[in-house]
Amino acid sequence: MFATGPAPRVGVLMGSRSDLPTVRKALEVLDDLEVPYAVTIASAHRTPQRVTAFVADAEARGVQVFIAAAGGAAHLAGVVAAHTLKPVIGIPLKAWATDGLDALLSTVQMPGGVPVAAVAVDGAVNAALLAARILALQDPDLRRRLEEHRRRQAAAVEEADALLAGELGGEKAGRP
Ligand code: RP5
Repeated sequence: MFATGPAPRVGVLMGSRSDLPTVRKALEVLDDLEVPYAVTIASAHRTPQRVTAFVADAEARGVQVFIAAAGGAAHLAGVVAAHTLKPVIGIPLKAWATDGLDALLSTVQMPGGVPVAAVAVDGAVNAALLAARILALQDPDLRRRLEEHRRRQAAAVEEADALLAGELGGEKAGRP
């Protein structure tokens, strides 16, 4: 387990070390928004007790939202949601088969009674932004950081558009 501070606000679980490259994108967004988190590798089927222990410990330390990322027949987010009343965001991951469709269905098709908010396959960035939006309901400073994040995102599009003419015009100019 790794935590960015003594009072994490988001608890992040991934089913395997192999999930880290995608989950890292969520952690980067949380870092950028200055949202402290605790993160662990815990598998719903390989280490079920580890999952429940992490959820209990994270809640005791003040975590308000969970993010659970898993591939395959991914039941991690559902298991986390079964052990907490805090909102749970599931990230279905592409694993070794079906381009992540198996994980998408397992995460999004939770039976009634135990909700999981599923983002897109490998949608780690949106999972972190959604967690931040939930926290921002009670945190005006975080809301301001989210607004700034959105402004930077829009500015990047403007910047890309400004470069477009040069890039495509250059290609055209090179054509016979
Ligand atoms: C899931 O199975 C993990 O979340 C991972 O996405 C997938 C494959 O795990 P490894 O076999 O790479 O450990 O439990």
